[in-house]
Amino acid sequence: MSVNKPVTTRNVTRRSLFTLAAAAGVGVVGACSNDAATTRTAASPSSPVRRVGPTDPLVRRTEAGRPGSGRTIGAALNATAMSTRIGGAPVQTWGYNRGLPGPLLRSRVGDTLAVAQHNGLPEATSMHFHGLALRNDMDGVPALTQAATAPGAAFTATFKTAHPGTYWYHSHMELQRDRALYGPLIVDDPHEPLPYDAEWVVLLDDWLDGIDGRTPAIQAATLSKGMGSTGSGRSGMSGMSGMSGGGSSTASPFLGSDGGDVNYPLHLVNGRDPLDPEVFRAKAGQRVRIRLINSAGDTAYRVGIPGVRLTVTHTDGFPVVHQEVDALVLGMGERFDVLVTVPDHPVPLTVLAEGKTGRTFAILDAGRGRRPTAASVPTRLGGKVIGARMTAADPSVRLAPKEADVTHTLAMTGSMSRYDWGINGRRYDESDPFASAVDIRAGHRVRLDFANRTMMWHPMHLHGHTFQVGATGPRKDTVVVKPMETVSVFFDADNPGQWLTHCHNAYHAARGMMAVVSYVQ
Ligand SMILES: [Cu+2]
Repeated sequence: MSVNKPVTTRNVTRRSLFTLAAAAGVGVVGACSNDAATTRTAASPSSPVRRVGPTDPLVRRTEAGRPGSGRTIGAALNATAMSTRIGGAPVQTWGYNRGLPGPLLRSRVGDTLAVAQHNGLPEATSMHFHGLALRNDMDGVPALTQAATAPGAAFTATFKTAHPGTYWYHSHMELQRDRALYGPLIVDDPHEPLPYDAEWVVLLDDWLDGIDGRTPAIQAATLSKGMGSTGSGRSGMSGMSGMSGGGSSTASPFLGSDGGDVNYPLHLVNGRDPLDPEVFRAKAGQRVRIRLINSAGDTAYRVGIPGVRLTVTHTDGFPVVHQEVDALVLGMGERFDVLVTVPDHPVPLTVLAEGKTGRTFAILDAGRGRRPTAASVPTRLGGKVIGARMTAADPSVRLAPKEADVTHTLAMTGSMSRYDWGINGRRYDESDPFASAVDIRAGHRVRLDFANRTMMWHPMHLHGHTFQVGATGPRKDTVVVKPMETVSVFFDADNPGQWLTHCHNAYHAARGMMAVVSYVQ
């Protein structure tokens, strides 16, 4: 069932339409039906606007206009409860295909991905493909772009992959994301310009699920009481020789005075903890492309390899002017691609929780010499350290100079004491998603001012687009905004639909630091 006519009766809520659709046993995409809802907006109080919904013909036309290879790549993601081994002990969690992380999804530019999800979880779930400019009805945002997938139900997301790069996928039920419901997604460039011999995909994650009775839901409940009441969001955990957290946040030049809200007992590289680190084998002298993905819930990471320079080539999938650095910092949702030359002895890919005290590592091993151990991994990474905002877009992907047609301010609001994270003073409510929407029109150059009015940093993510940070900064889909700072980003509105923008801290997003960037006609 698809209701194509504009819904003009305001008391017909999205939720009631879902209920009707569910009762009729219809497909989940069809259930998203008031996408053409006629509403009044603050910007135009007198004239109703028509929202370009996820099933709008404009969305289908945009998808049809994307270059296609004619090739379709199928994949299956079965979301289930599963057991894995973390910190030397079995841990119960939820994941895809019983893996941590989920399987690598991979296509070439122009290919269609057909990702079949089966929901074997006891609650509804969704799949979001982070960073991709994909068709709106496959974006996986419950109650906005499609209905959530109910327990026992299935949904296949089918979409073209338009841009090469390092992306990832995850449940858009934010607390599920802080379990194992995430994995890497790479779109290859058939004309790859970078020379390299090997590739290492590295997902970084902070982990608490199933350890000492913790779950993301319990953590969220503790946080929602407000830090002032309990302070227990950062309670220490027994850990491994300084690898765990156990202390409070510390200041970071990249994040401000407060690294995060949650003290995680462990940090993982590709699902492996410091007792059992991943070993990536390569030959001395080879060039390795490392694709770093921060899939954490509440932790930024500083990453480096002592004695090895990193050549930064991409952030969030898009190329940047190359730079040699010693380490880099990436917030939740951000990615970096770097090239390294393999040294002739094993070295630790060192991962430090930025603004926190935890750390972890993996090993780049050319085969000769002693491997690093948890005890020998450095606790500091210095030298030249950058965040993505200290890069510049490669000229090939820089936005053409143009005045913005429209500017919207998205103020991040809320506090640790009330844990009332929102945008423009409002916590997102998926039963009324357009209450705080900002309206844009296809063809416009849009400027968004992410204005942080809080004392926490927030990695702000926009779905369906890769914006440019400032006039010459990198193309990105997730940008770190420090306390009380405003970051302006620009994009061309070329992907019609209803797109979420939100903080990529799982606990901030779950509490409501989200809003809709809404294409209207
Ligand atoms: Cu946040």
